[in-house]
Amino acid sequence: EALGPQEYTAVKMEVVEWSAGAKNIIGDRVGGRKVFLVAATLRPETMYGQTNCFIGPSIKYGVFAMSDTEAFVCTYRAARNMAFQGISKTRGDINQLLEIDGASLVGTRVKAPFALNPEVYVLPMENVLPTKGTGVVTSVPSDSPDDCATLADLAKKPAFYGIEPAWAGIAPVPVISTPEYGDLIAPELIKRMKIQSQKDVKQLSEAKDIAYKEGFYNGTMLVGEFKGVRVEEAKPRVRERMIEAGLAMAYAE
Ligand code: A2H
Repeated sequence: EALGPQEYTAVKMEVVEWSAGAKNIIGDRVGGRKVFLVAATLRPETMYGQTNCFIGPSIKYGVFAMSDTEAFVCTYRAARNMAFQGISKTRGDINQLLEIDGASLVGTRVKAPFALNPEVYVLPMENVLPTKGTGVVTSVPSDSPDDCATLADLAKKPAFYGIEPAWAGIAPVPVISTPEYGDLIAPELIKRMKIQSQKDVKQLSEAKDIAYKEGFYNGTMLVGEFKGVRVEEAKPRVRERMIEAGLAMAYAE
């Protein structure tokens, strides 16, 4: 864990269609605002490979008015941090429109900025911490072993997790190539390390470290504006592009 503040990229995933459960709770309580699930990531350069979005099913989320035209879905904790980082319209102002549990968000369809899959589904992940980031995680199974293992669990037992099989049936998208692990480092590590599920937290943590270091120091972009560029160099540039496009914000904690 980093000791200083962690610099995330907060990615705005606009709601295209609410799940039936969320629709019931939300009704007309957002006052015509565009609503975004806001995911915190440390790997903005991987956003081309998003296949879905994760929430913690037992986490409480808020829908926060950020302006007259936009509302964000995230934890109260994150909304409070944003209010002091120039993200909400008035400094320190937290305007919670309603509260919603993570389970009700499952099945909502959102836009995935910069991704080759333009829209993705919100799915449940047990390991999402309410105390980190926004409580919303964008899923990139090509480069994140956690995302890859969770998605495989969901695809194996969709009924158990209360999802439609198709929502978890999206293939990993090659985004970064490394000499040692090829074009899909997370699935490759899962295979080599014989990781069975998202419950193998110790091995997943090790896989996560390898994927992070290999990608950063030895990876080359396979897609997007910085195709052919080394990840180390592409990472801040993709982040800047997303921020310029109004699809992301700097977020620290
Ligand atoms: B990362 P750190 Cl491709 N609970 O984004 C659990 N995990 C969370 C979270 C929460 N509340 N909020 C964010 N995260 C995830 C992309 C990614 C990430 C890739 C590879 C590795 C990776 C796509 N998911 O993270 O503990 C988010 O997933 C490995 C470090 O603050 C975020 O970046 O270091 C990362 O964990 C932040 O973890």
